Amino acid sequence: MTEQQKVHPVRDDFAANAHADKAKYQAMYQQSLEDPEGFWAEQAKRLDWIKAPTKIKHTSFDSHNVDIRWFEDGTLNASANCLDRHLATRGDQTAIIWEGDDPADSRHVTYRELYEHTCQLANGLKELGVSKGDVVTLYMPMIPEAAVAMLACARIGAVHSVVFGGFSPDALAQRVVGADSKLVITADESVRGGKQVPLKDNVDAALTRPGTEVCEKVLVVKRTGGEIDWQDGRDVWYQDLVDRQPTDCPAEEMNAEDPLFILYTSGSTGAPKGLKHTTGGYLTYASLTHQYVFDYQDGEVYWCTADVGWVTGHSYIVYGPLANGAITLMFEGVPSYPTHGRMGEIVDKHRVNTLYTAPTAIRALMAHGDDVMASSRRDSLRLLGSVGEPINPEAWEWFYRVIGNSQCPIVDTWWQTETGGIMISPLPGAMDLKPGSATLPFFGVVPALVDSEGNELKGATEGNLVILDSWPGQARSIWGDHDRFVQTYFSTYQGMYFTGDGCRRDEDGYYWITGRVDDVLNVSGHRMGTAEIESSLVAHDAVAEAAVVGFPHDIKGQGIYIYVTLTDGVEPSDALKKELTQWVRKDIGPIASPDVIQWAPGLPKTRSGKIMRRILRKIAANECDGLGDTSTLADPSVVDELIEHRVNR
Ligand code: 6R9
Repeated sequence: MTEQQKVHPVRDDFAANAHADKAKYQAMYQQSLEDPEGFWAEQAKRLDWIKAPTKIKHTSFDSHNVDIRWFEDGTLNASANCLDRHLATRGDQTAIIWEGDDPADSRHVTYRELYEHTCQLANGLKELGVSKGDVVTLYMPMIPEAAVAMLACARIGAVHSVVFGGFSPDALAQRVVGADSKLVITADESVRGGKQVPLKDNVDAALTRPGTEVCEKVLVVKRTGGEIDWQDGRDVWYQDLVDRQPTDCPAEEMNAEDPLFILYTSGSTGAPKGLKHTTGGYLTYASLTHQYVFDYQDGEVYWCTADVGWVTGHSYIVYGPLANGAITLMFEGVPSYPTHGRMGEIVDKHRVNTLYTAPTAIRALMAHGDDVMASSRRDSLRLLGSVGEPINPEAWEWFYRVIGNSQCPIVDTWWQTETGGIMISPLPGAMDLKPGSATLPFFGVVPALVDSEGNELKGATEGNLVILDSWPGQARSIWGDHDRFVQTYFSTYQGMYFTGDGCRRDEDGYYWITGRVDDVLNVSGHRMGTAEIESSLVAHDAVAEAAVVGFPHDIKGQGIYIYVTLTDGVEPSDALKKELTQWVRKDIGPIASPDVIQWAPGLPKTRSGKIMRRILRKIAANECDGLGDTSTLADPSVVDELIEHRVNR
C-alpha cells in the first residue's frame, strides 16, 4: 500500500463525544445543500443579534452581477459577540493565553479584562477621531493588544486592515494608501526568536511615501522600550491614551453586511488586493467552523500558531475562538527559539488540547529528527490541524506519530483569505482520514472540479477547483475595486467562484488540493504573486528583465527561483546576487527572499512576447527532459542556454 492510500479511520472514543459523527455530518451537509436558507437561519442563532435577520441569503455569482449578501436585514456587533455575551457566564475564564518570545514571559487575559481593555481602546479611538466606516491599519507584534485593537475597531464600527509585521515599509505604505487609512496602530518593536524588529521605524519610513498623508495618527504600544523616533502631534503612546478611558463603551449597531475588516493578499497579477469581509456572515461562519472542525469543547486550550497578519489569525486566533468563548493561545515567537523543542514545550506548559499549525513548520521540525520533541510529552493534545499549503503524506504521518503520539486526529483544512473560513476539511469525529487529503466539504460548501473550458468533471478526476454557490464567510468584494473582484474570481468560469487551486477527487469523493494553478507562489504558507517580485526586481537599475517561478522546496513547500536578464553593460557577480536579494527583502519583506538567482541572457518567449513560465518552472524544478513543445518560442536556443547554466542546488 502506498503512503497515499493509507487510511486512519475515525477513532470511536472521539466520535462518541464529538460535535458531529458520520451520520450527523451527512445529515447536516445534506440539509445545508437542500435548504440553505433554513440551515443558515438556524446556524445564525449562535450569534447574539441586536435585530435578528429575516432575509437570509441573497447571492449571485453571475459575472454581470456578482452580489453576495447574507443576513442582510440583521444587525449585530462582532466585538459584543466575542466579549459582552460571555461576561455573565465566563467573565473570569481565560480568553487569551499569551506566550512571549522569551519562554519566561506569559500571561492570561480573562474575558472581563479583554472586554475592559477593548472598551478602553474603543473609547481612545473615538478620542483620536476614528469613527464608523474609517479604516485603521494594524502593524503589530503577536501580543494581546493586537486582538484588543481588532475588537476595539469592531466595537465602534471601524474597519481594521492588519498588515503582517514582517512586511516592509513600502508594502505597508501601499496598504495604508490603498485603504485610505487614517490611523496606524503599531508597537515600538516586536520580538521574534530573540531579535527585535523595528516596527515603529518601519511605520516612520512608510509614512514618508507619497499618498500616506491620509494617515493622521500613529498609536504606539510600548513592547520593548527600545529607542524610537517620535513625531509630536502625530504619534501617541497607546498606554497614555487608554489609561484615561472608561472601561465601558457601547457597541455600535452594525448591519450584517457592514465591513468588519479588509485583508490584503497576493494574486497572480498586479498589486495585492484588499479583500472585504463583512460582519454577520463572516462571524457566523468563523464561529461554526471553529466549533465543528476543531471539535471545540468548553474549557479546552486551543492554539493556532498563525500570525494575526494572515487570515488564519483573524478567523482562528481571534474571531472564531472568541465568539465561541474559547481559550485561545497567542504565541509571539517562532517554533525554533530558543530550541526546536519550543512548540512541544508550550503545549506542555499550557496543557494545550488543540494544535493548529502549518506544514512548513512541521517539515522544519521533522528535518531535525524525532528527538526534536524529546523535551516535551504533549499528552494534553487531543487534536492536530494543518493549514496554508498541501501537506505531504510523510509530514502528515510525522505530525501524527511524533507530535501527536499517534493519539490525535489531524484536520487538514483547505481555505483561503477570500473564503473567510475553512471550506474543505475533516470533522474529526466524522471523517476517516487520508494523509494528504483535506477530505470533504464543510456545511454549505459546494465544490466542483472543472476543465479549462469550465465543463464540470464528475467522479474520480482532477481539475480546477471551483465553488458553485455562496457561503456566509465569503469575501464580498475587493476594497474599492468591485470590477477586479468580479474579474479575478467570477469571470474565468461563468457562474462559479474560481479558487486558483488545482485539485484531485478520489473514488471516495475526497478532495486532494494539488496547489496553485495560477502565478501565485506559496512559500512557507505565505502567498506571493510572481508579478510583485518581478516588478520589484525590474525597478533595480541593473535588471532589464526578470521572471520568477516557484520550485519544490523540502521545507518551504515552494522556493523562489529568479531568472534575471541584466541591463547592457552590467556584469553578473555574486555581489550583485546578494544586492538583488537584499533589494527584494527590503522592498517586499524577508518572506520574499529569493532562494535562487540565475543569470539569464535571454528568457523563453512566444513570438507575441509572452514569457513561457511553464518552461522556466520545469528548468527550476530540474525536470529538463519534459519541457514539452518549445517550437512556438521566438528563439528556442535560449532554453538550452538556461538549462546549461541552471543553478544546481
Ligand atoms: C488559509 C490560507 C490560500 C492558498 C490556497 C491554497 C493554499 C491553504 C491548504 C492549502 C492545500 C491546505 N492552501 N490551505 N493547500 N491544503 N490545507 O492559507 O489562506 O493565505 O489566502 O492562502 O493556500 O493554495 O489557495 P491564504
